[in-house]
Amino acid sequence: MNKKQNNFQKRGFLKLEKQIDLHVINLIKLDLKKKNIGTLYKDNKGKPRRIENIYNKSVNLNTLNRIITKLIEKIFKKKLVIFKDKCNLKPPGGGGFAPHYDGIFYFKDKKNNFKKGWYEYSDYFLNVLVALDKCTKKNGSIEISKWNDQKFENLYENTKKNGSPELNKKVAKKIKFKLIELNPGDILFFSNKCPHKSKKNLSNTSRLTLYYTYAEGKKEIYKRYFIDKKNSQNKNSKSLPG
Ligand SMILES: O=C(O)CCC(=O)C(=O)O
Repeated sequence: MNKKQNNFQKRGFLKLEKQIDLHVINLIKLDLKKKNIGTLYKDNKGKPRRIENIYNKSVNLNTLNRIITKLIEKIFKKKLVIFKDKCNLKPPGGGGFAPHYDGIFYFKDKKNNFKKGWYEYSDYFLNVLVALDKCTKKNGSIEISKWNDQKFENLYENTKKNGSPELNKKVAKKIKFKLIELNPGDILFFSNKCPHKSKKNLSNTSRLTLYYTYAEGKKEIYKRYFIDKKNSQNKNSKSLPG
């Protein structure tokens, strides 16, 4: 195992600096300003929160997806497919994220059957956070903790069990989070089993990051997740979150 793999194995996360050319980053930021790219979601105060369904919506975004897929193969020795994609916008004053895992929740499908969150689609997920802007303490960069490398059922016990992957207060209180500051072009790879959170953006500029999730499985899981999300019986924001 090389040093990077070893680091990831111990903690479940790995920061790599200067992975994406700044020219590509700037072109992607311009693409994301175009109205026809992806679906925009707002928070409950009406502020823009995230844009979903973007990874193949421009030449530059396609290039980025190819670069990331190759990086994953090189570093993690795994062939993964894209499962979810979003750009977290975090405008000035934009809210943070409460401590959570990703994908650890139950949802109701169209027949009212309970389904095991992301684990309906795969058993292995890798998040890839690409900084498009400088991510600092002030603008609410991500804070992360060592992974709980356990199975869905055990991790579920640590959550609020409310249809979201948020950690319950007792568990969250015991966790020591590490703030990860990033420059544009840096990447944070992390397991969905790493508890993570972030604070509000207290600066006066937006903080854009791409937050993609790759998984083991067939290409069709990307589309299947979107369809299931649309058809889910829980229509509130807690259904198939993020
Ligand atoms: O962008 C952030 O501040 C954290 C994002 C996050 O935790 C999420 O999207 O699940």
